[in-house]
Amino acid sequence: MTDLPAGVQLHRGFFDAKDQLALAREIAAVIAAAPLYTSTMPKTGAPMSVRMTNCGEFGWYSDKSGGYRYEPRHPLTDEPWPPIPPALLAAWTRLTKYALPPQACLVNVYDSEARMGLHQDRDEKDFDAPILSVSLGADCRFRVGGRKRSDKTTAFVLSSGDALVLGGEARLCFHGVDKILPTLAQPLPPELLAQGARINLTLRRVT
Ligand code: MD3
Ligand code: FE
Repeated sequence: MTDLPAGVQLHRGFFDAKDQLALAREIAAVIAAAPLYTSTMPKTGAPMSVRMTNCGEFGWYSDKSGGYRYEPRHPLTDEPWPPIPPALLAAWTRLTKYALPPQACLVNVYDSEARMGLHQDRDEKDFDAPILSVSLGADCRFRVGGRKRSDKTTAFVLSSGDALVLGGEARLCFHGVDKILPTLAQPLPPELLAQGARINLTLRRVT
């Protein structure tokens, strides 16, 4: 068992293969309604390797001029984001026990070369609310550290169907995706696999 920082709960295989397929179909429909886009780094304008979209009241977006932020509409279509699939709302209630529903679900789509550097999630107003992260598709090597960038980090594998709850102490821990791992037998529908190898769904309170 990996030694995770206090406040990090890993529920391996929380979604079984059937649930994963159903959820993946819902996410394919979200992407059809709210197309994937590439955010850019605030200072440099360099594109991120992960493509993304959102569902829920707010969506996360970043560009050179406006920086990291949550927006109520899609940056390209200017439409409101589609609703969060009920299965994710149910998982939020069961796993976080938090009284209020999530306001944003960021859909991160990784191709085999994509990664996400070590960072903290600080674009939300409320750091008391937990975060729920659900992985679909290819395995990745995920890394979690402490509240300072220089703190010791530990790496572990996240697989399709795993759910990670980040609360309390862990809410402001540094984390990132080192690498997408070659993975056989992914329970994803072809319409989603065409978009990328790994999908991560991150549910958050924003305001
Ligand atoms: C651990 N996405 O979008 S969130 C992000 O796999 C992001 O795409 C990751 O980091 C991904 O910002 C998974 C999981 C997560 C979120 C917050 C954490 C893990 C965390 C806070 C502390 C420790
Ligand atoms: Fe993050």
